Amino acid sequence: MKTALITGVTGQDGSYLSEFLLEKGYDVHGIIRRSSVDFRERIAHLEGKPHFHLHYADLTDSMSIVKVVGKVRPDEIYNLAAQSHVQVSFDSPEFTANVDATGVLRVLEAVRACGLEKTCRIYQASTSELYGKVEEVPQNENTPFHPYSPYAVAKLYGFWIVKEYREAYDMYCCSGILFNHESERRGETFVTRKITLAAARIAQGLQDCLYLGNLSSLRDWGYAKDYVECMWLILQQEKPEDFVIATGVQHSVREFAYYAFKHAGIELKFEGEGMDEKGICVAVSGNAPASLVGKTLVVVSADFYRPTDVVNLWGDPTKAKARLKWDPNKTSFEQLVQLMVEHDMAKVAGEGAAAKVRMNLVEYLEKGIVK
Ligand code: NAP
Ligand code: F7E
Repeated sequence: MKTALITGVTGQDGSYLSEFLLEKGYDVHGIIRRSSVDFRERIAHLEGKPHFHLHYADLTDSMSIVKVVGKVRPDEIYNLAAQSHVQVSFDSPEFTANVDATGVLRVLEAVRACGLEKTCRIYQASTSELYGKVEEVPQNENTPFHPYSPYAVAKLYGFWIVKEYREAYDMYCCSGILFNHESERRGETFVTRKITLAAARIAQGLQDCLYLGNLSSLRDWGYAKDYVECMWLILQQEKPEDFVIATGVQHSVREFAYYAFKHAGIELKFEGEGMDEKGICVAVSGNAPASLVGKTLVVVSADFYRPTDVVNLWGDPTKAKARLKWDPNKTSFEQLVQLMVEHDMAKVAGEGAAAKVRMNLVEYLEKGIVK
């Protein structure tokens, strides 16, 4: 039985990767951070399984990393932990650098300190954000990097230090340069999930309007569940190498919003330009309220613009297709939008029903019907 250690196990990718590796028969260890609120929703269904173990450690704390690596002695490490929100990296640049740049170095050094440099393979969660202010479209493994946020600059250090340790110490460590990948487990402040949740709430009369930033930004969006397989495949190659993982298909934020609202029963028409652009409801279907027709449901807000924004990401997965024998189009853009909206429609309906029960209870308590 192989042993894997996952940093960032509570995140979107960490949760899918844990499921994937457990299914492959791995003993899976994850690191978690102490927090005043226990938010482990994505991995709650795995806790208590015999081959799933959690350890307290933090990527900003070398000792904790050395201790957990020494205790687990993994065959494979998947370093997914990061402050992963690009906009937040402008507000917390130093913390982002500490986790996303120096944190990678701490993992590599922990492996060396524990004498595992010849046996332990390391996957580093790198990102299409390295291409930033893009110098070529689409982007492949040879496209020059031009990072365009504190997050991307920190991740660039992570990418180069992994390459350095591979060459200097002959370690099996490599980076997956993953383009955006989304899912029903995506953090709620990333644009896709923010849109699918808002579309579901608006369609169920629980929200009036969605505020977004740059609607023209272009992304290559894939399904996270498909992408974690690549992380594993990258570590199963004979020689350590870096790979671009993407679908090869590009869409704008505006298009994502259009299709998400459509799946929720709301037809949008976008009018105006830049900060004055609006998404107006022109028709409804299914259970969406007819009263939405004619209303402005999407508004552009300066609050969601970034000091520098990456606007043209489009990956070329040719190498991954050929070498990893991976199918980048397993889940299409349309399927991805649909599965996220369906999930959020059900989630919002559940929350709505629970809120109604609470309201009724309050009303009954006030009226003295229930004591
Ligand atoms: P995510 O949902 O934001 O998860 C990030 C994980 O990192 C969480 O488990 C978080 O733990 C953990 N973490 C943050 N700071 C930490 C610290 N100081 N010590 C230990 N753990 C820490 O991110 P994701 O979408 O799954 O992405 C996984 C990785 O891939 C990240 O490195 C991200 O930068 C990279 N990436 C993501 C994408 C994408 O489109 N999703 C694309 C390219 C690269 P808490 O739960 O305690 O906060
Ligand atoms: O933004 C624009 C925004 O925050 C996508 C991370 O997983 O993928 C992710 O980073 C685009 C940007 O993801 C809103 O300006 C418009 O151009 O969903 P996002 P991201 O910045 O691409 C990469 C590959 C990673 O590595 C990261 O870890 O959408 N946008 N309006 C908006 N973005 C947000 N968040 N919110 C808005 O209201």
